[in-house]
Amino acid sequence: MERTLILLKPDCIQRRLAGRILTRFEDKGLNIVALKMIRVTPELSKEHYAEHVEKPFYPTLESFITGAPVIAAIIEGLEAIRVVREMLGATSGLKAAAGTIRGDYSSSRQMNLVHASDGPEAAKREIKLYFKPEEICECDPTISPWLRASDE
Ligand code: FUP
Repeated sequence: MERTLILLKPDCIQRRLAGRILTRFEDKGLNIVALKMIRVTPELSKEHYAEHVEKPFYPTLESFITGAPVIAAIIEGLEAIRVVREMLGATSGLKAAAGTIRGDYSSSRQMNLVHASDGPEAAKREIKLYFKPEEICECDPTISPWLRASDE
């Protein structure tokens, strides 16, 4: 099992899409093992987007991500890091394939609704950035035997 960090970004919350998007992850059979609403501070934004801080688009990215509350969650499942990224689609909502979350709901490169960790190292780092160990709820839903075979 893998865990990945998602953020329902300010545009997602403001547009009242949070429920629909969380439902897509639930419908896929992924588990939500941690969830909270927070306001990203400029400091947290700089840590989260460390690789982008020097880029020309960073100032507008920071004002966007800190401009309204977000929902942070940890999603768990088989190959969850790749599966969730594929559910989001390409970074820009203008390029994301129809049927993906961004392809269906976003028409922007910046306001692309959801962040998800892009690999195992990022997932580890980002989970630590947003959640304390005691905020993670270990669970094995009773429906699990109907979501995948025991040897998968
Ligand atoms: P992703 O891995 O899909 O979240 O995308 P990136 O790490 O490439 O970019 C991080 C965030 O910066 C994206 F959510 C969108 C934003 N971004 C811009 O606002 N402008 C750009 O030119 C590129 C990315």
